Amino acid sequence: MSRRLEPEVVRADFPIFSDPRWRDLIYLDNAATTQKPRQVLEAITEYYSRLNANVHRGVYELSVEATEVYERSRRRVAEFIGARSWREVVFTRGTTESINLVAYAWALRNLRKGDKVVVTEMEHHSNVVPWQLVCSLTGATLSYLPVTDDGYLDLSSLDAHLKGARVFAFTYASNVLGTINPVRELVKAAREHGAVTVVDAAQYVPHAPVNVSDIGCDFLAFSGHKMCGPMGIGVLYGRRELLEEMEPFQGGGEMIREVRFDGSSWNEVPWKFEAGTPNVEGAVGIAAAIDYLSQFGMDQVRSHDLRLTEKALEVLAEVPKIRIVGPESARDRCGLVSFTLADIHPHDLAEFLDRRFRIAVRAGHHCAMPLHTRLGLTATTRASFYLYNSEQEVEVLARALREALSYFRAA
Ligand code: C6P
Repeated sequence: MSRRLEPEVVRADFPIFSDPRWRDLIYLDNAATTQKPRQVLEAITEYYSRLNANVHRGVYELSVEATEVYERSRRRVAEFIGARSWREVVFTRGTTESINLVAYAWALRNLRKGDKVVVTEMEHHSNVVPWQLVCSLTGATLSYLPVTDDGYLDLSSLDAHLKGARVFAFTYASNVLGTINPVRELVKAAREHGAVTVVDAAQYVPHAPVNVSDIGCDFLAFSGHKMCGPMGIGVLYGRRELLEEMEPFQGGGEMIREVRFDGSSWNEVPWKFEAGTPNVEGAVGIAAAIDYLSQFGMDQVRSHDLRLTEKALEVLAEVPKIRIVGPESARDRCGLVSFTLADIHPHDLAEFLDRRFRIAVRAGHHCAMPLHTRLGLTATTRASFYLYNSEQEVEVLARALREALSYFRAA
């Protein structure tokens, strides 16, 4: 039996909301990072208090146990995302490093002048800049699958874009539009064209069930800190055959089998990609976060997000002079809504919401400048939800936006 997701009860799991300074905080910046439940904080403290040692290095009992905990966390992640094997799970610092790992360890070595890499206009900079860098080093070209005015990928030009493509890198869900992309369809199309697929799932894995084996992608990236886990830990899922044939990303301890004066050979996957002392605390934390979310089940987490997004689209649409970007249907969105309000600068609006209403939202380009250019905007304000947010909080946001109109004399 899953635990029922009641936001008021869930909120009590998160110590930050009991802190006298933040007790009344309406935290709507979950797409940037989520708060951490007691269960995750305790797992990390427990690790440091009772099991801390370097991993994969010691033969003494404490180090062996620390190694077991680290590798158990990897198995937990593999199971959570439906990987066929724990060997397909590489621990990284986050989504950004996961995508860079693919760009440098796979693409840089495999792309030639004239090859083509395809991304989309709705990507976060983490899924644009590594490809720009690799294209400039290899002479490959970068093309952008367009976004429609209503915030979807324009699939009418998908085949034309994928023709001759070696890599197709796209987001599962946009951190600005909220759009959930038809990932299976995109992977299938890329396969037919022989392109390697890289899925940026930073905004999707924390919010809904994901099964990488069903999706059939080659790589998939996400971060622990957007799903109740700590910062500095992320995951790169990679299809085993690809990981096996790839060269390492970084060199150093642990990723080697043997180092000689005249060269080195590599450890097995996934350790080949984990140079140096790993973030064991982070691995413990992400596994604890998965345990925490799994009490509710990811279907329930998704339903809760959906309810809040429906509510937000409904009440925000009634605010005068608001322009909401992204799909009209909440079903096509992950739990976030970005908008502009009259001619109020999003930074001024976010400050007003914080000072007057204790509402934390993000304002700016959200590390998606090309998308904002496409939308004809320089910045938006974004409210993003998670399991401790309630419908009442969304109502307060709508009321606050109306007050902002009169405060800024923009009504
Ligand atoms: N987006 C946001 O406020 P890192 O920083 O490596 O954990 O995640 C990068 C990243 C990659 N892809 C998408 C779709 C993302 O949303 C993010 C992080 C945050 O929107 C911080 S800029």
